[in-house]
Amino acid sequence: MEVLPLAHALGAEIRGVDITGAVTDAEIDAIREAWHRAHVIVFRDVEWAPDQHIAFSRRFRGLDDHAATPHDTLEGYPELLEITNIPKNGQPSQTRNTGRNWHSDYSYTNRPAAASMLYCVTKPPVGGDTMFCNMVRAYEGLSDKLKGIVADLQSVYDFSLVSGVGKRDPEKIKELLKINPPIAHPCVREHDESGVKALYVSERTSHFDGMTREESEPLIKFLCAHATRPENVYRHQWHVGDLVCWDNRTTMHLALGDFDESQPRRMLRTTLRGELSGFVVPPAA
Ligand SMILES: O=C(O)CCC(=O)C(=O)O
Repeated sequence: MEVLPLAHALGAEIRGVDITGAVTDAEIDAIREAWHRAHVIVFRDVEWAPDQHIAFSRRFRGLDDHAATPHDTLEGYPELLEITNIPKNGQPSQTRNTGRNWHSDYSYTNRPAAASMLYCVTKPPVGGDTMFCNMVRAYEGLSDKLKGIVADLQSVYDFSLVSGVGKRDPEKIKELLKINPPIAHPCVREHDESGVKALYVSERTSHFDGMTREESEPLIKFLCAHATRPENVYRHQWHVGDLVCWDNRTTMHLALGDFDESQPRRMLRTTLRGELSGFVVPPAA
């Protein structure tokens, strides 16, 4: 197995292992180790069916059944989210604007996603890129004073800040807001497998628990800008057959709308289930 860095801050391509075949436990361990080091790993030229995608993902961890976003799964496969701009039943796709702000998956639930594995089925001729930033480096790059301040904060995640909410079916959004009330998670989290500390704040953080939105906003903005500086980012330009796997405990990502929306883009994602976390809070003043 070869591990080739894709950027200085994060990202590595893995070659020399056929993930569509019988992957050994030793190979899974080696992939996991490379994943912990690079935070985002990429496999190229993968040709597989949904069942294989699910089975490979399960080798790392239990999978989320996406009950927090039940309308977005591939029919017959609750373990697969379908993210596409291809219209469904004559209606615009509800997932066509997914991921258009910096975020970590399922942060608005009580089981923030541990990791995600996104497979490219169809892509536009140019664009439709996804950017990733390293939240371990973001944390480590703070002054000791600010590290101490953020260590005491709880980031509140609000489903209404998920990108594209305003462009989705209002009835479904009402239901999703009920399923996913605002929830607070520690602003600095320790990774449950590797033990590293990472910042946990994003453009979906409405405020810090116990502070108003007005008080919280400058710090949220600073932390997001600090985390997403170009030198802390890897930008993935997709090819059909890419499987990109990211660790949501140590990264944020952003799906760019940098493509011709009349061209089809279709991706399938498994979500590796995270630990139980957080507490539900009332919306901020
Ligand atoms: O479509 C993409 O590139 C990423 C979508 C996304 O943000 C997500 O799956 O959370």
